[in-house]
Amino acid sequence: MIPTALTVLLAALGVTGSPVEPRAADGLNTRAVAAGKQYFGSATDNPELSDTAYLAGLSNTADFGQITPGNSMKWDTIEPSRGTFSYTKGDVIADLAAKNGQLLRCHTLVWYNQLPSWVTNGGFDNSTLISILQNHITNEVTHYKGKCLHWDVVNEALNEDGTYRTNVFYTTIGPAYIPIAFAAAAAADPSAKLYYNDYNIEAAGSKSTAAQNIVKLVKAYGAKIDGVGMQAHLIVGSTGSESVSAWTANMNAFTALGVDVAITELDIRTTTPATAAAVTQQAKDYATVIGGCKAVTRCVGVTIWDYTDKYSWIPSTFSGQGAALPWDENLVKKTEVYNAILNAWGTGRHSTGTTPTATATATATKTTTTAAPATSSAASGTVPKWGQCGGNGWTGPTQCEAGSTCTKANDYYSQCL
Ligand code: 9MR
Repeated sequence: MIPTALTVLLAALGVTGSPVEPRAADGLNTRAVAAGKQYFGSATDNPELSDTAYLAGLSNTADFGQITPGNSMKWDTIEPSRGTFSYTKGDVIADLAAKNGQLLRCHTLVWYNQLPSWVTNGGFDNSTLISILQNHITNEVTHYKGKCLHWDVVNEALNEDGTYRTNVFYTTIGPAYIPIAFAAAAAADPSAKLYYNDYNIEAAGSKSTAAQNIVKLVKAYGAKIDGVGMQAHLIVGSTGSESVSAWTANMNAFTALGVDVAITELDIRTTTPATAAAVTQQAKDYATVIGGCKAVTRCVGVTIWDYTDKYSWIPSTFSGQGAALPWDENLVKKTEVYNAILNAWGTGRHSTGTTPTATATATATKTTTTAAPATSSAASGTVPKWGQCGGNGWTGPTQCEAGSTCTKANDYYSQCL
């Protein structure tokens, strides 16, 4: 390549690569953080990690600032027989997050599914099952103490009509199993944020109202609940709430109860193979969800339920459906969907503090901006609330803006909280 005046200038500044390439630090996560969120993240699972191309994409912190184990912290993996705890698989995901400097959402402690039969069919009485529940939670939360930004303490406790789902905990203990679980988790790791997590609570309706009642129930028992996870397993063209305002109104009904919200398992499926029209609609749907989270201050972040169709759970559950994620089955980024997410977050401010102005300008020519840059405190060397402020290898600013403190999450990541 013949050097141009600009490439010579960039080389002199220590910047290599094409000036029209988006800078390495620009991605789904950096845009989310710039919009004031804690992360944009992805679920993952142990078998996928041997796929080196997949692993490289997952480990790109510009796109993913948080990872969630899709299976390896569930009861059947952790305590497959009574009193025998196996953390090997969960540790792999926790160690990967630490190595990459990513946050970790821990999923999930109490769920009717992926629950070993020794629990489901054990015929335990009330007090025995309570002690089994507490022991499981205490052991697992203690094992991961200090590593989990969030814990999904109770998952999918509701039917579609808002009644409690019949499961062994409900039939043996009653609804009190929910606050009992939250109390045990809080005692084992007081600093983890504790979430109730469910699907089809993204739109107002009986199930959303029932989830709000779970927040009230936990609080009424005097236990701690910090947030509600809206899974958001959605369908192209019918996202449940068709507008950003519908999303925000429903989220605000939760935050009014004094809890955070998070989108925890986002994917938007369609009939496969996806048509061009479906992909265009899907891009709009992703933008709607991101726009809803962006607009609600206490929506702390968005997690997609893995980032590539190659490892999506959908085709095996919904025959003929899939193509739900921003990367396809060959790990190729779907530009229309990816850019819709980027632009829905807006450009905001970037807190990495390491990118020369020249590449930032190049980025702006590559993507459409939809939001005015926020007044940047990063420019003056301070990090906005929720931004990264330290960790091994961190070369950006370490001073947090007024009202927030640089808090160590792990050796690789400190955050202004
Ligand atoms: O992604 C998970 C998939 O690999 C498992 O086979 C499945 C089994 O139940 O669970 C999937 O994750 C679920 C999550 O834990 C809770 N919400 C629904 C998700 C999709 O089923």
